[in-house]
Amino acid sequence: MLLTDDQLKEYEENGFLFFPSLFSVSEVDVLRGALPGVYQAERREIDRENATGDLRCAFACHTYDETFSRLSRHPRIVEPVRQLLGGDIYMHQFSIQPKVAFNGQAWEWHQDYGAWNQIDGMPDTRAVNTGLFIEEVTQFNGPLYFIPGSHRHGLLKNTKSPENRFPAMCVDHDIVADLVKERGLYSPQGPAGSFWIFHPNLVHASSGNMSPFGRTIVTQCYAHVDNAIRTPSRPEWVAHTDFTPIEPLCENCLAFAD
Ligand SMILES: O=C(O)CCC(=O)C(=O)O
Repeated sequence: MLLTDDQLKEYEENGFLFFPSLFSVSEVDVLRGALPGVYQAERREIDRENATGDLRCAFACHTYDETFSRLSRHPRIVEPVRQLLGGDIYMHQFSIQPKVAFNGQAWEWHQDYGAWNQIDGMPDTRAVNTGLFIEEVTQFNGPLYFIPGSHRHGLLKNTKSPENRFPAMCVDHDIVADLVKERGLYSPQGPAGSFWIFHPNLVHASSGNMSPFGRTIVTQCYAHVDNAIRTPSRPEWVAHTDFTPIEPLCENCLAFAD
């Protein structure tokens, strides 16, 4: 899958692209079928909510689970990312974010590049965050909020996240208010199989999940190999140091479990 000129322009203008139902129901079923194995594993890559013990992030599953390894190399993801970043890419961060029914916690306003630059030493913004919905995302179950065009403002004044477990660099609220006044808000929502890509300077957040419905998204953050991190200090499973270029698999690579 290659992006059209209009999509490239839209990405430049808004800082994100959204593709409803990019993956089929049967492909999503294969991914969903691999979740219990990941969730039951008592691994250091599994992070839980402090208050409830619910799973918050399952990092780096692509390094030990065959299904998610295939997803990380899926051409429908890898090709457009290579196109946007202009060449070979590696995986900077992989995580499954199952924002659980009733208890899934919000994420404060932040730019991913804040942590990637200030903590990991990523030299520039040749990187993207991508998200694949494994469950339907609605207005009720903790969707993300994007501020269109906010990536054009560069890295904004930020302070460390109060919870400080995964140091997201939170953007100050007066800045968020001004940006929203300018361009409004967009919330990517849609059926399982939908997919987004966004720029690492895009200001975004997400609300808590008080609904009875789970909201699982697989986020895969890729960077150009020349933009590899220079000062790795976080655990390897949070900010990867394997900078090997990713080779895309074939289009039906998720059909292996059929
Ligand atoms: O999963 C969410 O709700 C938020 C994730 C996020 O902000 C991120 O991946 O940077």
